[in-house]
Amino acid sequence: MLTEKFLWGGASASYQCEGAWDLDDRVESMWDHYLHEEQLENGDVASDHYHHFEEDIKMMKEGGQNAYRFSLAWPRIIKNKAGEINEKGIAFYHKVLDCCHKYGIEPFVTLYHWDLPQYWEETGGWLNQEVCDAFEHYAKVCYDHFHEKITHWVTFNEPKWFVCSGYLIGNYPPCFRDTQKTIIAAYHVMYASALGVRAFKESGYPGTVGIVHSFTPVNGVDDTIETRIAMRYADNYCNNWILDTAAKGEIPIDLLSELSKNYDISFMKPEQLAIIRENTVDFLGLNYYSRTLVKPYTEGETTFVVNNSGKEGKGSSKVIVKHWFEQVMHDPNSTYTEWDTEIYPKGLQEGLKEVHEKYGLPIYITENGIGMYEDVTVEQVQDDYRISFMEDHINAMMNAADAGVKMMGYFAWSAFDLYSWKNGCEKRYGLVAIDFEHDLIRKPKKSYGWYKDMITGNIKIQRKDL
Ligand code: BGP
Repeated sequence: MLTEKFLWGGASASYQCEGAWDLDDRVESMWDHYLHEEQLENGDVASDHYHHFEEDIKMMKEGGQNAYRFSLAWPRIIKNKAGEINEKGIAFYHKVLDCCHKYGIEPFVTLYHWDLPQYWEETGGWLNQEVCDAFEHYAKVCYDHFHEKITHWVTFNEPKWFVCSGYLIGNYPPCFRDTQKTIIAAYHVMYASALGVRAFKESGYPGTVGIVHSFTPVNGVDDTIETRIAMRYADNYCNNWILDTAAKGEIPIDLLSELSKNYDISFMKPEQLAIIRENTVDFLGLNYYSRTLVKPYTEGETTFVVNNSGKEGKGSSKVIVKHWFEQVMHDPNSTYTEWDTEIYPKGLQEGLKEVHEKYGLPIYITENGIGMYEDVTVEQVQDDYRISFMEDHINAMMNAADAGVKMMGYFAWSAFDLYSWKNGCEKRYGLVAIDFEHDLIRKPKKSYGWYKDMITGNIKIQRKDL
């Protein structure tokens, strides 16, 4: 059973939707800098939520939703390394929050969804420990200014995804391919998250604070010892360093032991580890798109090939972590999107139960959705595939809730079409279509109406065992 106060909403992220990248004294973020330098498709305008937020939030209300997950942009709020506040940025988010409350929409707010101010990136970004203190300052500024309007706080969105993409795989800024740097950045982010949690607890403001993780539960190809060892390595790589650290205050010791054989971990100081241990989160947000299916490592160098190009790249993804595991990308019994994402709702059901057993914390699904190419010039996008995707995943979540998992909310990714990082605007996830070519016109897709009917009880989820 879902709780009575269950949150049903949609999600977005500042860089992916706001646009207005240099308006009202917002400073450059690392993504602005990188995408401009590389002349890649960027979020300069994106969904122009900066000017359309009222229309977007009103549509959520009219779509039966009661919550909106979005992020605050650090470069809009803090002007420089000295930590000076940009009052215009504060004023903008007050308007957004007032609008949420006007329409009865609960704001569910992430402090960091990847848009680090470029002035900090220039000092080394997440490789520089000072950035952790700067994050703490930024978090305090947000708590102090917005505590009367926000009670659901999230420190970081998806440490695994942005740290591994930025420092190990190299397809996100700052584009390193360096394991030592990955370990340093990962540690600093988890430490910064604990500082953010501590600042919130010390403030005494009402509400709860959590972290959002890109959750890929790990399955093995069989039940042999070799596969189970590979699964443990994969789970440490994909999930445990975020979830164990944030929820239990412990970085998995077998992971540290393994890393210490080849890398320096002496920068992890006892007083910082104590802060991590003492400042665990109140809840977990899980973003679920797919599982990770693994087999034991056989041969070859560590390899990461990410399909950011949709059609042309289908089937090109590859993950091998030397001596640890290999990811199986093609299960003949499964279906995959154009971007090689396996559609696997059972992973959500089983994964939720595992997370519940391990941590016992309340859980929100903070993102779930399917990215597709869509023609949005039609009167209404007939996205039956999205409806069936959501129905299957909501069913999976309800099965987990029936099995005792404390489910608190579900957010569709995304509330409306957005800029999808390296995939550009063509990869669409929204419940509401945005025609980026024609005045950013908004039109609800078929899934928007379905979601409303599901929330209001006009449509019942077809329950099935997975
Ligand atoms: C998550 C991020 C989002 C979003 C989503 C879809 O990793 O939190 O910001 O973009 O995934 O991923 P993508 O846009 O790369 O398809």
